[in-house]
Amino acid sequence: ASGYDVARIQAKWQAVWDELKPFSTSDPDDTRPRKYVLDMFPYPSGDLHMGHAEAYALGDVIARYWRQQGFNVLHPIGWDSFGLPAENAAIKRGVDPRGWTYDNIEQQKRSMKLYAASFDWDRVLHTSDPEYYKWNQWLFLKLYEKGLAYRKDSWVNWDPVDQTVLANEQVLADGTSERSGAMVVKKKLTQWYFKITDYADRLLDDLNQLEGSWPSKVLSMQRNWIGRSVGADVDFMIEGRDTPLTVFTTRPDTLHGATFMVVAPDSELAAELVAGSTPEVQAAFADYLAEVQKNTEIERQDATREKTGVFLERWAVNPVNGERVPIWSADYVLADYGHGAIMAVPAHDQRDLDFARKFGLPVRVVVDTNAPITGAIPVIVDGQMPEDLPPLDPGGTGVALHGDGRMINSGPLDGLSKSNAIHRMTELLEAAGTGRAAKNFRLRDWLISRQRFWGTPIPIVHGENGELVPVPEDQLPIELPPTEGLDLAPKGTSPLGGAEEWMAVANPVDGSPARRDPDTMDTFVDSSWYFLRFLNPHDDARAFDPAEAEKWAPVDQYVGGVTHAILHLLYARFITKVLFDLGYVTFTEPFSALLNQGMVLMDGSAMSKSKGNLVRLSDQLEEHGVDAVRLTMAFAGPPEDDIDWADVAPHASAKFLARAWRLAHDVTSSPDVDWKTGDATLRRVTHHLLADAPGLIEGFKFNVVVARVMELVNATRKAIDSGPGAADAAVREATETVALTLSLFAPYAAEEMWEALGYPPPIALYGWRKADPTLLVAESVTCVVQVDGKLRDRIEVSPRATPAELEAQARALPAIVRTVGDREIAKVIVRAPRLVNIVTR
Ligand code: ANZ
Repeated sequence: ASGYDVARIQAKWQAVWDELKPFSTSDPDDTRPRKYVLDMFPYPSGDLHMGHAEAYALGDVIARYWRQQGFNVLHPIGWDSFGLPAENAAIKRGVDPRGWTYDNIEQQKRSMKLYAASFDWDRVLHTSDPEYYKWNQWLFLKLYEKGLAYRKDSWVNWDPVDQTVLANEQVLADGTSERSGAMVVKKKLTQWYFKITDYADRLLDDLNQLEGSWPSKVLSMQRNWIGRSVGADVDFMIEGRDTPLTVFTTRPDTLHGATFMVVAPDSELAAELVAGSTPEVQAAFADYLAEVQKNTEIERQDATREKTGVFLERWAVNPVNGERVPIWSADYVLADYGHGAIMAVPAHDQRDLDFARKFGLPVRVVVDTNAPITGAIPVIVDGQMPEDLPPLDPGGTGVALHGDGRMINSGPLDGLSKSNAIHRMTELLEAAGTGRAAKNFRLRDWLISRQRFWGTPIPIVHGENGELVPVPEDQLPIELPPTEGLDLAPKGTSPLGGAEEWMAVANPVDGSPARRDPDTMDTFVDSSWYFLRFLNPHDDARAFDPAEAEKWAPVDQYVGGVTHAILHLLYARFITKVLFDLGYVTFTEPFSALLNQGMVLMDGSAMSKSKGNLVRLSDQLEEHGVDAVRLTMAFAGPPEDDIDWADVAPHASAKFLARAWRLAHDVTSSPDVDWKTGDATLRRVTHHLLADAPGLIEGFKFNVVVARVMELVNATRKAIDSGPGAADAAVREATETVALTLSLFAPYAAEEMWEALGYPPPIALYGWRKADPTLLVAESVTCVVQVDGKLRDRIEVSPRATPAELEAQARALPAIVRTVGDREIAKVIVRAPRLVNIVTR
């Protein structure tokens, strides 16, 4: 055999695979059971990078594994090709985003083919193709018909650099934009929303179905994001106002401890209450509001911030005891959560307590947790607020009482436990008509309007009288206009508004002059259902074929980065449920199992051009070959862990692959040799791998499988060079097993070995072999030999060896004789067959 020439082998097999199409799933008569393995599709922002290489190597192990197990595996690939990077690049270079996008796609496609991911290349899709985004528009219309797409005026997150709105999910914890890194500000705009909040309960409850098959971290991130709170709405009458002020509370049990109320400064309620107050209050409030609007929502939610606020000189009445309670406005209460107003119970809520201590408001304990707040607590007598509020003792603990206990100072609730009191108070409020059980979600509706060009046009037309007219389905797709003459630069309104010819349309209802909606959809709409489009990507009559969905979906295994733990997964789950409700699919969760691969780092940190630690995938492939890079990704550790490229050894992987390949050239027996005649010791190693690999792969322990195949290569090499020799049947059996295992990780080397072993390609379609159980029985176990409890040697012994035999063998070992020397042996402890401990004096 000639040398192991990586470049030659890669070119040779790519051509063969292109012709054989081993990963095609288009045969309708295929009777194999099905699996749908999906990698999150890439954004075409240049060539593939190391992160892609990791994700696609790992996803491919899974796809190839199921194929080897006899499944018809759908493993498609496409491009998430709308979005800002293309548009920004186009603006910078003065070109059309289409050119940039499709050039990058072509580049990535070539790299993907070289990378030998086992994709079905007949099912490729690009979300920026009109053939694809037509169906985004269809989906929009379906949601619109169901009342799930609507427009509202609201404060939105505004990215001042990219000049576009952001979903809450795109605002990072530090208040900056996930896209541009700019500090996000608030701006009032009329925007399109998808009503994901209608699905909040189901999105939360259905996570239970995914327990165990999704990473628990992702499940809890989703749960927190949806953030369900259960409690009650309570109505407080306001002096000088006809309608009550309703608050949401998770602690209706503490209603007797409500000593003041707080409304969000940026709420309509605050504006209304202030309007009915004194000019002094109005001036103070106006100043306060101006200050508040400089802060981000994140800052406002920071519980440790110094409390600020303004007394509105308005009063509410506590519905359970008729007490007058003062109404304040403070920014720790958010306008768009619950009702934008709270009843403050400082004894039992930390934020309220901090506020009460700062402004000298009374604190009344209503749950005796056996650790009452120390310091002077103003006592409210006969429902009257004391005239002069004594200052709170600064030596007090300042810690609110959150724990359970018996209710006190609470009239009919006295003596009840906290949870009983919550229940009882809700009943009392309902009976009195002043409150009711309620729940609230942190989840907000999904803002989908974007003031950008490179996205899906919204299929709505604005009539002469401002009426909204959905574009009839037979007029879809509404294609993007050419960019000639269009100014794509961000300016706060969509660049499409400048495409005069495109904007002016006939009203579909009566032909009167009308205008298109100039906004485009959030690209998360595109990726919320793409897994269904892969089932029939070329169908121009419908988004997807429900019969195909029935066959393939939901996705059996989804693979992708944890960066999508909230956004993308939540939206895809939501759209799936909508499609279920519309009768298009019969399942309610899109991804039955999820694997989040780690990141590829360099010297301990994320790779980036600015840090100068960027490792280019193309250089790595050039230097080590595709197989070695893929194998390194799988061998580096558990797939969920990050890989530091500085700590791994792709050249060692390359060397190992050459070693494995040489085995195939050394085998001299023919394919029809009888396995049973082979060397038993080597056969045992082979069959242990055959037995263990499936469980290990299904448990994502790819690195362990690689370690085991390395062990088998060593054992086979030993058998050839200093054992039964290259003609032994066990050598062939072992080498074939090496090739079959490597076909999951290093497809080129495996295919090359398979050919050398005398089989036609593709190895990907040969099945895994069953282990022979008679070869799995342990013939020997390792017995540890210690002197005074310290490990000194090991011996391979029969599992049935007696203590006397073990002791005799152990005493005779040279290492033991040396260690014991002339010391006297006090006793020998034997735990057959695993341990001999020789204790000296
Ligand atoms: C009285 C009370 C007493 C409360 C007590 C808590 C403890 P989650 O779990 O986040 O839903 N709240 C309600 N609306 C709010 C808003 N718009 N901005 C800020 N806080 C708001 O929390 C619900 C609790 O947060 C509610 O229950 C309310 O304070 C507050 F010992 O009411 B609670």
